[in-house]
Amino acid sequence: MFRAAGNRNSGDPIMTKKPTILVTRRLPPAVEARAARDYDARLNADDRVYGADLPALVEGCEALLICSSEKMTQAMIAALPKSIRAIATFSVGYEHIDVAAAKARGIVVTNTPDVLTDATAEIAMLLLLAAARRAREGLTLVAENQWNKWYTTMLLGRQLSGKRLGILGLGRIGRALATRASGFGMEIHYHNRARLSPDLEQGAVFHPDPEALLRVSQFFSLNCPSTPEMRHFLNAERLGLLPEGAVVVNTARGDLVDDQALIEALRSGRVFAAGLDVFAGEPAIEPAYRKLDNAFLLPHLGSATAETRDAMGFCALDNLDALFAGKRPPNALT
Ligand code: 8YV
Repeated sequence: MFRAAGNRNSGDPIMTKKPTILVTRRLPPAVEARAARDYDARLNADDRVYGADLPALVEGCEALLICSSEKMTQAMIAALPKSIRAIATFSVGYEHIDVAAAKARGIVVTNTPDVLTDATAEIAMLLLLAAARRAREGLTLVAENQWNKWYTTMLLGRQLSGKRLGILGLGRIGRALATRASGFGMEIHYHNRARLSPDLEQGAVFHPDPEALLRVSQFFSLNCPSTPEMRHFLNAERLGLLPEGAVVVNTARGDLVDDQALIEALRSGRVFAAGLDVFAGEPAIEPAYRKLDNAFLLPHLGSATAETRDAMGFCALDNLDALFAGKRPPNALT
């Protein structure tokens, strides 16, 4: 751990001054305990989501530890006190931060890659299975005590084994999903801006453009970051390229999908089912999804395991520790 030392030559006792940080949301107890031990940490016991009051709350701080609930726009970054040296986000995604604006102010931005890869890939598998095997309808049948007869054609779903899974974005999470889906007997196809080396591809079939990938994807998973160019990537036209009765899953970001187009495709049966963990404007989701039996919906649980949430918090603190020790944080984005 870093410690700001006093002047050793002056005969002063060694003074330690912990940097002051604002932690914007409640974090797992072990993470808050470490933050409180190593920093003069302003914690948020009520877990109130800060807004325009953030710059005032962060007065006198040297860093912020935020979540994706805090929108660090150019205006927000401009309003931060000059003392702010770093913004560490408790997330791998950083589309909620204007990284260029932070960089221009000399603020280091860090994220938490790797530690949530497995947990998010597990949720993607859960969505693939639940959507394809009609888990929502099955749950409702049992929960509402309507299951009074078994018959051979009851809730027939789509089998994963032997099917093609198209992954848009074969990065860390995409590859972890590919490994798991291969274990279920799926054939993996992908599109990235550039083809991966064979050791990373692991036999997955590369498609040089996303449309070619969509045409072969009996199952299709979004695993790419959200960028302005990718907003509404999965629109009516592209949904129309998928094979009839495809299954779509999204563990990346809601704004990659044109909700109205997907809802229409689910209504018509053109898309057999969707598994969605992320939504544009979440937690206020497009209400029509709630009425669709073939939409299996989760409240952004991708990284929600005890192990992973601890690891994300520790990763964010590791980044701040490095910065205050005068080193480049391992996950610096600026
Ligand atoms: C996080 C996520 O839990 O890390 C990300 O990018 O999407 C989530 O899994 C969430 O963003 C918390 O800040």
